Amino acid sequence: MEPTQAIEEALDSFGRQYLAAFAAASTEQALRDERAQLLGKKGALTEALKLMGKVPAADRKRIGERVNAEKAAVDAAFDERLRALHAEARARELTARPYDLSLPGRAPARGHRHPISLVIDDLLGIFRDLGFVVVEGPLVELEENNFTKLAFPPDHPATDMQDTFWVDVAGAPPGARTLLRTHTSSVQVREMSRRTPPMAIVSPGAVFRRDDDATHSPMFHQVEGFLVDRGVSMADLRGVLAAFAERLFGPGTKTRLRPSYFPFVEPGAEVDLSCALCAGSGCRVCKGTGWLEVLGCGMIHPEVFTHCGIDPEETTGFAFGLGVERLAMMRYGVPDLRLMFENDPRFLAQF
Ligand code: FA5
Repeated sequence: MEPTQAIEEALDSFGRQYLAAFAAASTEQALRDERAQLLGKKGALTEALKLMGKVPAADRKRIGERVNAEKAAVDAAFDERLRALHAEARARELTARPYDLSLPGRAPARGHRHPISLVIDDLLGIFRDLGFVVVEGPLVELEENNFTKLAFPPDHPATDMQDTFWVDVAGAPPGARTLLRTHTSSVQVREMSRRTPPMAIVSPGAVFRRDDDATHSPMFHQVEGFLVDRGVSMADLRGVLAAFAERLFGPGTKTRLRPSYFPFVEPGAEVDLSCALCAGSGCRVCKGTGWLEVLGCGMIHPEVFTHCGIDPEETTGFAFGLGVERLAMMRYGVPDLRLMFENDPRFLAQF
């Protein structure tokens, strides 16, 4: 058969069936499949076009125009049906119920405790096991509980405007100065003033100082501990701290006391723990020393007992105060303390 004739017959038989097929397509995919039957690689119109090269020059223009017209007609019908399908889908969306009861429920994202709270929970658990009870004190304190009764001299640098947030509190006793507590040692004064020995107490909570750098935050957390009874000695303090260190960082963790000064203890010491990360061989976290300074401690000063109405001739006791952030940084390998308080979910999600 002549190529011209073959194409014309193909176009004649082509007819308008595709209009019915397009109309019957009820989804966009079905519609596209129907169009591919005509215009796709193996489509009927494409097959006819392949013969174009063989059509004699005299017929080529006429046949070409007819093929183009057919293509345009198919495209127009396709576009029209596609628009109609989109409009139908939109209309269905708009008239549908706004929710689908058959969809599975969406579980709310669950939060978790802050890394500082996790460490505080662990610390309190250890001291509870050792027989201490947990007591909390207020964040806004009287000067006498935070400094005076702890035997800070009036001109002590810690009481300076540079170090301490002094605040005015409505309802404070006349003449009393108030501040954001600078340490949890104020709880010693509160509890020793209202209880009679023996007592073994731990007290966690936020404290505030005018500090701000990678290892010092204006708000941080301490856990205070104190044990008051007859005959309490420095050996008891050492024993409690050693038991605490081994429970927190595992058996074999060593403790080291270095003489230090705090006005409310005598003698006083700083306590280092052997670095949990390098087991004492020296690393970045312990700055190569193998030791990490974690707390201050000592035997409660007789003057403090007297201020709290306890007879220092009969009673002795020890106290310690540790910085929670430092332990948390060591445990989780956090390089900058400030990350703990920026509340970036990408940081918090890692705990
Ligand atoms: C005290 O606060 C004493 N009250 C501790 C004490 C209690 C001694 C009972 C004796 C008897 P110091 O200022 O060193 O001591 O703070 C204790 C710990 O808090 C430090 O070892 C450190 O880990 C932490 N710390 C101090 N300042 C900051 C700060 N700005 N940011 C984060 N942690 C801090």
